[in-house]
Amino acid sequence: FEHQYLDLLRRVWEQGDERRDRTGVGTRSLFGPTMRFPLKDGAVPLFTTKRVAWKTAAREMLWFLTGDTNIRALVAQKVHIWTDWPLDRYRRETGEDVDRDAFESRILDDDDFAAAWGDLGPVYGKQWVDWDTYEPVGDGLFRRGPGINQIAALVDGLRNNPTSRRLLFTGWNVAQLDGMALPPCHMTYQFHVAGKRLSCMLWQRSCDLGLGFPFNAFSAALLTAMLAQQSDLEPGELVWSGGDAHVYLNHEHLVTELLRREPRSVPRLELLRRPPSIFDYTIEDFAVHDYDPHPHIAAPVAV
Ligand code: THF
Repeated sequence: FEHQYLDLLRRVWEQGDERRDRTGVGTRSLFGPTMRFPLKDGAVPLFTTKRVAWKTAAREMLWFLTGDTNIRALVAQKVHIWTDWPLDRYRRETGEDVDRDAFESRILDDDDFAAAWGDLGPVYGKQWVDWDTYEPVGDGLFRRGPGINQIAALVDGLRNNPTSRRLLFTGWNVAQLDGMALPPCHMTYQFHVAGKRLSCMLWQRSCDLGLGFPFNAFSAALLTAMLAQQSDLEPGELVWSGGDAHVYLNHEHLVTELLRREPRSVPRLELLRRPPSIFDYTIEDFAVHDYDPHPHIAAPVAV
């Protein structure tokens, strides 16, 4: 289970192509790895070789499902994982060397500031639940049509057409990539129903194995469990496919320490309530059992 992750980490670190990346930090990179995580009986890829802030990942997932793209709602819940991108833009565009805490306080306290500086553009949430459409009105002109809720359509498909080969959603809206603070990394999720089992395949075009992957794997498993519950199915398997799977060069201490540690038993995820729809979950609906990880290891995020 977790050994797949550790093996990939080792392989990328030892054999990956070393190159400069967009962030300037530098990575070692391999193309096209796959991992498979069985999700039966509540098993969840919540890794034990370092403590992973799974509630932070869950809050992020719930935020995606609201369609919100402003970090304010995250910061209000003490989720700081998206702050660095708006903060970086603020510093670049104003030249003001504000620190992270002060920036987050202003996002929380000042509506106009949050609107001007807290938005990430049309990232995950926007594309998942409100993909823009346009209708021709003649003379080559268009007006906005109703947004497409890909998640609602997916639940409908899981319930009413479970053998469909189109049970998927994507954040990769080509026409809107330029407006995003960051184009989606975990970009396409496809689902498959066999018997009563719901499996998920995640295609992640770019994967920060040290920092992001533990979040991305847990989130995908959580979403699969929620979707299964909403469609009277059981979680089956999470199949993860990476495009550019990389380790940042400043994560060497993280890799070394993770590979020294022995994975512990696989924790279990429980959904405590069945909310009326996929959009009605709250953080209190999730419980993780038997999570006994090694201590957290801090590592910098490349912006
Ligand atoms: N950019 C990069 N370079 N790596 C990523 O993992 C990443 N993401 C999202 C968008 N761009 C990315 C942001 N998600 C953390 C976790 C997830 C993130 C960003 C940052 C992080 O810092 N985690 C720390 C602390 C967690 C906490 O606050 O408690 C950790 O140790 O896990 C991947 O989707």
